[in-house]
Amino acid sequence: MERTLILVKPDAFARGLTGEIIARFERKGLKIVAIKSMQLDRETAERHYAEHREKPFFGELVDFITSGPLVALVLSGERAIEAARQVIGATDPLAAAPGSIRGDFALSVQNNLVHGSDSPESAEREVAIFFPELVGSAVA
Ligand code: IDP
Repeated sequence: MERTLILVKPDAFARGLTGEIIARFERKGLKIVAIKSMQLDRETAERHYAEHREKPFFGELVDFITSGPLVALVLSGERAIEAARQVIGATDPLAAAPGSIRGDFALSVQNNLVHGSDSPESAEREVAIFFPELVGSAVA
């Protein structure tokens, strides 16, 4: 079993797509372990996206992810990280397969609706940022 950190980003929240997005993960078979809505401060956003600090879009990405409420979730399941990324689709929504969240609902590379951890290491790092109370707990 594996767990992954998902963000329903502020663009999805503002468009009223939160329920649709969460339903897709549930239908895939992933289990909701934790969920909350919150608004990120810049420091937390910069920690979350630390690997992109040197990228030209970093400032705008932090502006975007802090721009309004989002929903953070921890999902668990067999191969949860890869499964969630399949449900989400490629980073560029125009490269994302139809039937994926980004393929069906997004146009913008930045405002692409959802985040999902990309490796077991990032998943644990990101779970610790958003749900510190889960650190060290068994993945079930
Ligand atoms: P991912 O979310 O599909 O894992 P990453 O490459 O890790 O994609 O990028 C993190 C986030 O940064 C993306 O989801 C998107 O919101 C934003 N982003 C990525 N590339 C660009 C870009 O070229 N311009 C603007 N924003 C970008």
